[in-house]
Amino acid sequence: MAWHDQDSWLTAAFAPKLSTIVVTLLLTLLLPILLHHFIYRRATPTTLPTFLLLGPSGAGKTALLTLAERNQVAATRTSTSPLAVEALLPEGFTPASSHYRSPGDPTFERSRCFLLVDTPGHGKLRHFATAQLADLSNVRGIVFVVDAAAVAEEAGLNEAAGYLHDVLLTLQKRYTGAKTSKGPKEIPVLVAANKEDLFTALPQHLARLELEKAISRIRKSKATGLKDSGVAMGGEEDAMEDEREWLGEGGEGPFEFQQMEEVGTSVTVLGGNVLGSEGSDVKGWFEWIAEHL
Ligand SMILES: Nc1nc2c(ncn2[C@@H]2O[C@H](COP(=O)(O)OP(=O)(O)OP(=O)(O)O)[C@@H](O)[C@H]2O)c(=O)[nH]1
Ligand SMILES: [Mg+2]
Repeated sequence: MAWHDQDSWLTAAFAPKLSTIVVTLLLTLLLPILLHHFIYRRATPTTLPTFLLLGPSGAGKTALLTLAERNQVAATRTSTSPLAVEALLPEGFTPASSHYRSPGDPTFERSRCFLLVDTPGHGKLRHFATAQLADLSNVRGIVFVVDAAAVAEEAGLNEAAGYLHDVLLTLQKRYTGAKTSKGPKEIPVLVAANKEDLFTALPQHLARLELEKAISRIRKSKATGLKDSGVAMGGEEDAMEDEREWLGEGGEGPFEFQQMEEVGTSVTVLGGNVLGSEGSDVKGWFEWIAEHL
């Protein structure tokens, strides 16, 4: 049967037959819908973007979590287990991924959803946070909450800085230990200096400085400790140099959060307060979350 025969498929395709019209109509209507679904499925991840709440005990992580979840503050007590809640970015904040979406788009609402994971800050319960840090595949950012009034004092400062040091070191190791040449996805860190409503709280730039100084001290004592043990065992220093057990390059001199950019971690310090007589001030933190959502 040649293509120009009366009952060939090509002739039928051009003939004014009902079946031809129906098939063409269905094809033109369904193809865009199917294509949309196919592309949309691939572009939209099934799991929500996650933000991890870390920080010493009493810093205000659970208070911030309840504020993000219910838009109001509630009484909290020391957490003993991790808690994940689904939160919605408040009105007025646009996720960075949705800058070109119109507010009427149903996906706009969905793009404002995120998962907030609270961890206990008590020293004996840190393994929960360590477990969260071990799998960062869905994590878009880490919010490290510190009590700005507590870091004004030696003990509080050392605790917060020690914990922050360990978190940053984990992120650095993840970056330097990556197998692919592209390196893993960058995970930004927000140091949320909470309780700025208190009279004794350090303002954000001072909190930043104090934390940097304290981390410098920790890094230095760690480096000397490593060197000492290396000498005691008669080991070579080169071997330790490779391990990169300290933050930033070299581990000499003062530590600055900016040094973390080299290992794919940007650190931002922002002040705010969840509670307070004049209401809460968490605008900067939500802006940061929106920027990374
Ligand atoms: N003044 C003031 N108090 C706050 C603020 N945020 C939290 N608090 C108080 O700080 C205390 C500790 O807050 P939590 O949210 O329970 O602390 P946490 O970080 O979850 O502590 P852990 O669960 O032990 O890790 C609570 O009594 C809060 O009321 C704030 O912005 N200002
Ligand atoms: Mg808590």
